[in-house]
Amino acid sequence: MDMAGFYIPKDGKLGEDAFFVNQKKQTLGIADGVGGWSRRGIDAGKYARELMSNSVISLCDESGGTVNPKRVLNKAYANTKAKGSSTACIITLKGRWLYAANVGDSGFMVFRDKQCVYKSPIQQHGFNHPYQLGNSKKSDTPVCADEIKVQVENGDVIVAGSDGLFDNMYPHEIVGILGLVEGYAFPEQLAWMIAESASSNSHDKDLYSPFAKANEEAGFHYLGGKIDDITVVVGQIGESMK
Ligand SMILES: [Mn+2]
Repeated sequence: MDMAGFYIPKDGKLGEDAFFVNQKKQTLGIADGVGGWSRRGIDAGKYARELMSNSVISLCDESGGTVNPKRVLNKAYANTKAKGSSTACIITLKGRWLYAANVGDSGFMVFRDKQCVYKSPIQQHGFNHPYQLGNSKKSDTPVCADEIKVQVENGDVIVAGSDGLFDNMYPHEIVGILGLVEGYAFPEQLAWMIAESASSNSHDKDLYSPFAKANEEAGFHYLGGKIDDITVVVGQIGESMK
């Protein structure tokens, strides 16, 4: 799997999302620090960034091909001391299977033959209130993580992201972007194109976005995209290495 990520913070600074890709361990991770902390003067982006850098450190203990995403997340969580809280999604490829540990509303989709064939479920306590890891008593812990196993095929494209992606782009819009590229596209290019498109949607005040749809389903009225940090990581499944 060839991987690359692209990040568009909403404030033009660091924002509150963080991600990593580790080509050697065939693993990627996404975290979305929860914005509500800023009212208390806490930058939740710090928590998200520390959680992701600790995940990269935890990965060193895993031998290639036997990465256990939940174990990685557990160790990273135990070592993360910053104040704040964050969603987290760690995904690894072993042979023809993706394994993921997911807490909250970041996640991933799998595209095959111009169709979305899989979308990871989100975990939330209530509308717009995702599960989140953190050091406060109210936080969730990695025990809550959804453990996901999905079979993939050669040529599949994995699109992982924070809610800033999924709240602004429907799967068919991502399919549209994947279809713009003839033949092989670099994952850097796809991640950039998808993130730019999500960012443009996020500023469209008249858009019936996935976020607007979710509001409607929860009994609220909202129209437009959702301005948020946008992280996109693309993984292209190639020939099996084993
Ligand atoms: Mn977000």
